[in-house]
Amino acid sequence: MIDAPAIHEQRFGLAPSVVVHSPGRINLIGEHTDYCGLPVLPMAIREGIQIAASESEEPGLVAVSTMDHSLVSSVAATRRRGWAKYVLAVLDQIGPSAAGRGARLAIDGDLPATGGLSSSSALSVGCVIALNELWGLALTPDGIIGAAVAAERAAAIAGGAMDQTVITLARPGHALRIEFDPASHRHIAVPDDFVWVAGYSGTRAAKGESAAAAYNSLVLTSRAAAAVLAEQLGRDAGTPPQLSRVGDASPDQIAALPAMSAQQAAAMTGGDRLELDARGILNLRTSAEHVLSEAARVSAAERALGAGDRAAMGRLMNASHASLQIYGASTESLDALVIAAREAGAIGARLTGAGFGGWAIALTSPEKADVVRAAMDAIGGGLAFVARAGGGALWSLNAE
Ligand code: NG1
Repeated sequence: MIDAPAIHEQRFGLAPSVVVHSPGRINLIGEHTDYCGLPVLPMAIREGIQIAASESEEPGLVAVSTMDHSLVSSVAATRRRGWAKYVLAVLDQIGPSAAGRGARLAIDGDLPATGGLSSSSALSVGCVIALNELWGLALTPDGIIGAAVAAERAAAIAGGAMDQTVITLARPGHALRIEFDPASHRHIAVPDDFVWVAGYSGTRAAKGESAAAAYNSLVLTSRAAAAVLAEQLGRDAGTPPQLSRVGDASPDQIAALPAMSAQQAAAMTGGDRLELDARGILNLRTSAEHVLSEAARVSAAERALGAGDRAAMGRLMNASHASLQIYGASTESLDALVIAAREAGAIGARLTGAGFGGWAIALTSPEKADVVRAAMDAIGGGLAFVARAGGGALWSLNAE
């Protein structure tokens, strides 16, 4: 049972004054599009992270998590690894506007931290909300999202803002279509007979660690593709360059995109050191083909949800996974998981989140959900679950 308040009381000897629930998410479709300024369609789930917090007289943060039960302190220069890296990155972001303030955090949860369900963003958003309340920082929802995004970019990868946005703004029973260029969002009702099963591939995707280089290479490649197309179209692709600015490029222009080294790509995009992560030759054509086709699938998926058309949604998910295989985000174990789900009767299945291991989702009828879940479990070792559309982060204050 999740009980961060009890952990807070045990470790720190007093009851918390704020308790935050920050959910995970599955992404229904729109993968590797957010950092290109293009839309996504994620759904918050009920599983998440709970943070119990209190203000402390001592400046800085002391935090404990049921992930490993170690105590992390921002004052005694503790290790920046695993969950602690995100907590300390949040303090780096918002600490300067709360000089001299201190807090104790106890962290618990039921969200697997194996990659793809947004455990890092649930933690980052939850910490921002807890500190915002404790220290009276009056951050707006946009301010909360912005602080969490900046913290995660400093701690891990050059990611987009999909996860922090849906975790902050989701509504129960709905997915969230998010646009980034310019920013906007709308809540999309998820029909009751669309059942989503989430299954684990058996391989962790450590984007704070080993998978960071693979992810950042894809970001750099998309920026270089945007820069080349923008030059041909005679326009500005933005800083950094984004494929959202060149979505009207012709199929011939996209097919003619070159391959180049990470150094060339970085020189062309005004690189923010991403090239240090990138290896080998970057294929600009496969990048633009995936990203621009995936953006079109997001709009089609929104229509399929609105029409209650499960078959159309399933086809879009399958097309998304096939495109992600070419893009370089899938793995053998994710492919096996997706195939097992389809063979068990799923209408569609795809990896969710960044890929490189982690989790996949399948869409099924209510009747087939158990069989699909069992098939996914047989690969991922018993962790599969039916994901239901939950609301965004919530918090409560304990009056003393
Ligand atoms: P996951 O796999 O949940 O870390 C990452 C990025 C998203 C998005 C997806 C791919 C972060 C925090 N998350 O998600 O912004 O780019 O990959 O669609 O950077």
